[in-house]
Amino acid sequence: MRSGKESRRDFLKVSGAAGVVLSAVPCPLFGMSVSLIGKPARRPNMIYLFADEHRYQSMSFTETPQVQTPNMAQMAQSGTLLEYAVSNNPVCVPHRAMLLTGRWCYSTGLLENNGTLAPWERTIGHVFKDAGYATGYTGKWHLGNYPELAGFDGHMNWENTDDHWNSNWTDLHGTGQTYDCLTYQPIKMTDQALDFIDAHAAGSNPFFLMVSWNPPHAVFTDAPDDKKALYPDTAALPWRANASSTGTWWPNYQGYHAHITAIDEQLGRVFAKLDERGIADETIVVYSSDHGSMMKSHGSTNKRRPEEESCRVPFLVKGRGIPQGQVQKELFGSIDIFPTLCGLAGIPVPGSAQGRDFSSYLRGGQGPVPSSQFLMHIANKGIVDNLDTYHTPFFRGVRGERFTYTVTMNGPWQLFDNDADPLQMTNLVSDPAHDADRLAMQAELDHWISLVEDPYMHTDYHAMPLTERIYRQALLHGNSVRLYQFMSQLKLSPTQEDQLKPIELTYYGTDNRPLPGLTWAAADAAYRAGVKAILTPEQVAKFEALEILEQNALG
Ligand SMILES: [Ca+2]
Repeated sequence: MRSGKESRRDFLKVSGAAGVVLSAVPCPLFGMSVSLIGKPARRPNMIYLFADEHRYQSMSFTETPQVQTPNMAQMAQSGTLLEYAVSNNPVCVPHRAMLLTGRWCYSTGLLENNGTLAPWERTIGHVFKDAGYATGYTGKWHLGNYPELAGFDGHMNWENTDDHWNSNWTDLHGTGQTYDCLTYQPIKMTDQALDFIDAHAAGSNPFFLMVSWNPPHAVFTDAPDDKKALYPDTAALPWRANASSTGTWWPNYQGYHAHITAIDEQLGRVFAKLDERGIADETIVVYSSDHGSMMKSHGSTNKRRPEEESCRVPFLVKGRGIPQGQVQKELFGSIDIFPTLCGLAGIPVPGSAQGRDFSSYLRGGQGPVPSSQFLMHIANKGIVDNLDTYHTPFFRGVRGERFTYTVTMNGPWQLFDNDADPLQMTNLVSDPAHDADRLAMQAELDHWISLVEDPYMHTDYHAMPLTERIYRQALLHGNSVRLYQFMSQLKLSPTQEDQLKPIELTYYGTDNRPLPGLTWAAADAAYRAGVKAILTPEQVAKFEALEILEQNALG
């Protein structure tokens, strides 16, 4: 499948079109195009559209030719596809926090589907706004309590988005009012996106717009009837070859793909608007998703897993300066999106960003060559005892160029040869013939765990008393997380949670400000040296009072 670096960047065969057409002259300085008289051109408009749970495999031009995604196919033909885009922590909140902040979820504290993006986080909205962009966001937020502080001038904040026919949105910076949406929600979200484009198409500044659609996330079966009619049965839409235990799941599988076609239709409306306003050549459009969906592959109906259906997502880029029909095969992750969007806009990448800028590839040049991408999942209860809250294990892993390798707290879990076995049907983890491959991938994983400062994989972490673990977690994450957010990830009774929630641990640093640059290693060294002054005496006392939890939190 992948036979060397020279072949990593291919070009789709596009009938009736030249293989490569650059619509702007690339410039080595931040990729800005340059006008003929030498003045820097205005930065491109940027539209980042993303679905929820749309896997890479379910597009017409990838691995499901039966699903109708003509606008996504057109994006691939007239733009660039990052073929190996990986959701590093394939579930909503962790991915969205990485997307918005460019930092690993250990750093933001948003490890699971709960918690709040801290109000002082500097988001991609702030970065674009400070670079002179008009900024807008519409759709699902799912990052807690402070969307109005996330750097978007216009923000239509949607709630209850899983019911695609009965949800609501709040115009945070306009009327401040909340409105019901009783029609198919992606249409209304897209209406808002088109309104934003209309309002800013002729503006004096470029615009940055994020559109967060909920489908094809569940509810699957409430997809529009006309889209479901496209897939009446398994003859029209076969199960994926590694699907099993499909049972009564068909209506969900049908609805999932019907939602994808419906989202594709909305994508087409965005392109039509750019054409209508005459700004398609001044704009870069990205389509992606927060994670994929198993849809009964390997019998699972979840995401939160390391297999390809869960972790690989669409990543299509089209517009100013983007080569046509290019397929870029380097491994790209959630953590890389933030710096890459900055790079595409010609905005210097903030030093806080922990991923890599792939924008050079998206202008037809060379770029980073990662040997793997990090994968992880921390279930709500998994932090304590590896319980299987979501029927998905608490794991770490790597998606390498050839192998996918994962470990749980019980040891090595999976080794798949994705070249020989793209459907991941044969687990080689105990095969002596692949011992060297397993060890090489373990080394790769060790590198990532060190790089991202994963405290839960730290030596003897799980042998520590609970209070010490909590203390260490707070040392590491206190810059953005309240104590009870950690508590919500432990296995606590409702009574215990009630006891904990009033405790305002606040944040370390007594002024409620983050302490940038405090790494796990530094926190660990400080702890071992007996330094507790990072916390206030009151905070330390509150930790010590938590001893009451020790006896039963592991029960
Ligand atoms: Ca999601």
